Amino acid sequence: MDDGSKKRVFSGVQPTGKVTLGNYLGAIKNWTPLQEQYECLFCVVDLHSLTVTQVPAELRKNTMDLVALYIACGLDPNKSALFIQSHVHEHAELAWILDTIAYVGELNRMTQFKDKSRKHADNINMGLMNYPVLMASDILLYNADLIPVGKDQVQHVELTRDLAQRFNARYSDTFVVPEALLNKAGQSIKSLQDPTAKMSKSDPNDNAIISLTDDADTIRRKLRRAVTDSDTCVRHGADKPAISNLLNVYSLCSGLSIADAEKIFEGKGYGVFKDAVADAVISVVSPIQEEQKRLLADKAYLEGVLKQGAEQAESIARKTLSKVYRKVGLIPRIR
Ligand code: ATP
Ligand code: LTN
Repeated sequence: MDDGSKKRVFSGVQPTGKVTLGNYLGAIKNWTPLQEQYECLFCVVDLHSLTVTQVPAELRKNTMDLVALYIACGLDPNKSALFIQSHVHEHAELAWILDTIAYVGELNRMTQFKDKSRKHADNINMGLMNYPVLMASDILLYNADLIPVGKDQVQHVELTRDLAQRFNARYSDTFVVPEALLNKAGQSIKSLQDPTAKMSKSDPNDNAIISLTDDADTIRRKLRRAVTDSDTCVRHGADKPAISNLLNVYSLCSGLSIADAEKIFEGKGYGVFKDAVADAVISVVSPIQEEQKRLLADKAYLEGVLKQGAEQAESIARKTLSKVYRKVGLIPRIR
């Protein structure tokens, strides 16, 4: 954390199950270098995860697993504020104020709301519809400038911009209008079973995703079973969505360019290629798993990180919320 001269970065992941290779390559991996340049806050957004049914004990476990994973992936508590969303109550409070300027029509149009309503037709709760407003609250509370997310979240950042501008126009300049920071290569890692769909934590088909908790044998087996395209050539292209996805994963995990990878696997066939993708993925995932395991065994350390992170976040959030309360006409409490 810094003195305010650097641009501020905010992002988060929901503790909803096993974090996938998509989450890692599309989001968390890209956060670590930002710590050197920006003032960063990285959050485990537990309140968001309540929008789909959770088993309380699992939510608790997933939350701590994700905190440990953040650190294992290279987020450094001495450089960034790492915290749990529900530890800073201002997130829920600002969401209420933003709710009063968000229109039902615009929330109803959100792609993720429509997708999740279809997937969870028995539980289309108000929280699911409100999800993007809580996300806007996460971002605007800290006046974050840059929001590193995958492509699927850009629409929510756009809504955040709209809400910030609407509030600023109605109540005078208050919020920074944030921008999404997209990492081109990792912006959408696809399902191993359906390369037209994104790899998603909540996919009921376990073979479609590589979880960061999968062991080496499981990773290899899932990659061997991954669907392929009609010919046998290892080439990137719009007509080859499945192999393009695997090439993308290979390139991001090995550090080689896609063009170099195409040359290496020229004439080699899918079997050899898939094994090489597995080797590359395992070489990235294994050290993260070991470090996560080590961290989870040190509960006192993790609690210390979370305490410090929440304090850093709260000191910013408190100021923003009281400014907002004042601007909309609420009377400050006398203490
Ligand atoms: P869920 O299945 O519960 O909706 P998810 O896998 O989509 O979860 P989120 O917690 O919604 O994960 O997303 C965390 C971050 O990971 C976001 O920045 C999102 O854009 C990014 N992300 C998620 N899936 C992918 C993917 N397949 N490729 C690239 N980035 C992704
Ligand atoms: N909706 C995001 C998670 C999220 C987030 C945020 C991301 C919640 N609040 C604020 C960036 C900034 C998702 O990835 N599903």
